[in-house]
Amino acid sequence: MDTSKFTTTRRRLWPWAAIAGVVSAGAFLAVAELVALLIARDGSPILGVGSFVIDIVPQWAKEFAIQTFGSNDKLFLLIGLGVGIGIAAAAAGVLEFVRPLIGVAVLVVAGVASVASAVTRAAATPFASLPTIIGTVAGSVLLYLLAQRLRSWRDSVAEPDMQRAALDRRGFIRFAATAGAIALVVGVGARVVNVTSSSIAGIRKALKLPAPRSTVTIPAGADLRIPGISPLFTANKDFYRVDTALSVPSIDPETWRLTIDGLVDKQVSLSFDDLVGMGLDEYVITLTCVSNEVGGNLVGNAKWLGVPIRNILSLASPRSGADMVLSRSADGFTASTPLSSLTDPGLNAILAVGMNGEPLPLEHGFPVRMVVPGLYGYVSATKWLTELKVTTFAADTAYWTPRGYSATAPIKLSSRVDTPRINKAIDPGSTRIAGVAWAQTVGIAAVEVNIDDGDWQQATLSTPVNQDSWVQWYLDWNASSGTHYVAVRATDKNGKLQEQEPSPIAPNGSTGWQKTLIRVN
Ligand SMILES: Nc1nc2c(c(=O)[nH]1)N[C@H]1C(S)=C(S)[C@@H](COP(=O)(O)O)O[C@H]1N2
Ligand SMILES: [Mo]
Repeated sequence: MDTSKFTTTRRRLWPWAAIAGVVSAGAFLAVAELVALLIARDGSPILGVGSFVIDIVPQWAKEFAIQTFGSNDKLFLLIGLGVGIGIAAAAAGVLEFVRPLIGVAVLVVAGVASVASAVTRAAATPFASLPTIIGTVAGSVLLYLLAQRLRSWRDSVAEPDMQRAALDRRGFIRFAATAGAIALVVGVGARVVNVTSSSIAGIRKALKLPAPRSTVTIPAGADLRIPGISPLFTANKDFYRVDTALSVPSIDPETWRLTIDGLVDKQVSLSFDDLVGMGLDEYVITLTCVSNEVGGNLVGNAKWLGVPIRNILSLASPRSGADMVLSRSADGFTASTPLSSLTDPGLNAILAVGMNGEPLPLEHGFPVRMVVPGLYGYVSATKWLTELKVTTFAADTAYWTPRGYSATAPIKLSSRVDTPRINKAIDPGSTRIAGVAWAQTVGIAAVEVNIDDGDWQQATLSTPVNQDSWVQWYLDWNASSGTHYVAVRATDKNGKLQEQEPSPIAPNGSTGWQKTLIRVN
């Protein structure tokens, strides 16, 4: 046999080998998704590996993802993962073509790795590894068969037996195309059915929360309705979302329980009805993420319906010596909140079940989450809550603490320009510069605006709803053509001026005054 010709043929078939690898990986994932749909809904290998990646990636990568993609960070993680899997699968295909069983070995190793990441998840069910195991078998068999056909095609070209080569070629392509098409339909179909048939969305829709015993009176002038400003209440669909949950936990309020344990005289377990039966009141609280850069949008205001956490903790009687509550979610996330913040009668730390007139949306923690005024979300706002462990900062560590963030983190007072936007030039003449400012638990006393390094001018504030809610502000200005610099800063009711010195979001929140541009035609 002419070996140089053999080598050329082999190389020419590499792209086909790569396709065989990708098709096999697709079959692996598709079969796994199908099995997940049938017997272990939490067993999707893609979501399992994705969640594992979320937990192990370094802090800078996570920050980059949140800053760059915001609430779409998970979509981009999945796309990145897909591209990575595609490249690895193509390589496995070429390996398998050149050396039988080596490519299969790569697939098996990937399968074992994703089984490992699935079974070590905090919330894994006993069968969570089955979809990946069965998927690995399916993908490996397919890769073995495809590579075998490809080698047969290669041999008939090298012989050369052109008639057989044409047949082998057609046979391989037909096999690969059919397998690929089936994998695509089955995989996407199973995932879509898995997501859309989650009965929790229906249960939530049908859930009727009792009317609140008390509501918050919204004073006239609290919502200035200036075009382009953040509305007083952020609509649920526009509310920022930040969490480590790649797939939103599905929790049925019928079976949900909250355990209060740790350093308590009496361990307590509450059902959803027990909680709601304690009586619901309305609270207006502005939530803020520690990852919010000055001028950023990881902040939102809502009307929450809930029960004070101090009433729930008192059922269990925390022991002296405890100084922290470690709250835990169904997916294993934890937050450390000072016990004193949760027992303070003057602070409305709540377990929320309602948000802006609806049960909590699934992504915002259905059926029960924490909301604590004045503390960043990562140390207080646990969604999909399942446990409150009374403990100490010395004994327990929350999710973000070993990842570069402080164990305690009060929200830093801040202010933001909403309008005019930097990317939209305005017409000259009378203009309203407007935005929001927040200093939860204290309240905003003043907002000042500076244009083109002139004097600081007092903005007009909206009527505050309470000290836990943001306020709106505006300043009327006669815009002249050209580009202008605008800066904003707030002062809270303790007389504290917003910190001028910029600092990054880690370890406990950004500082600095927002400076932005206004372009006037
Ligand atoms: N279970 C769970 N709860 C969580 C988180 C999380 O990752 N998992 N993230 C926290 C963070 S960092 C913030 S800022 C808030 C955001 O709440 P939202 O998504 O409803 O706006 O939720 C908090 N609660
Ligand atoms: Mo956050």
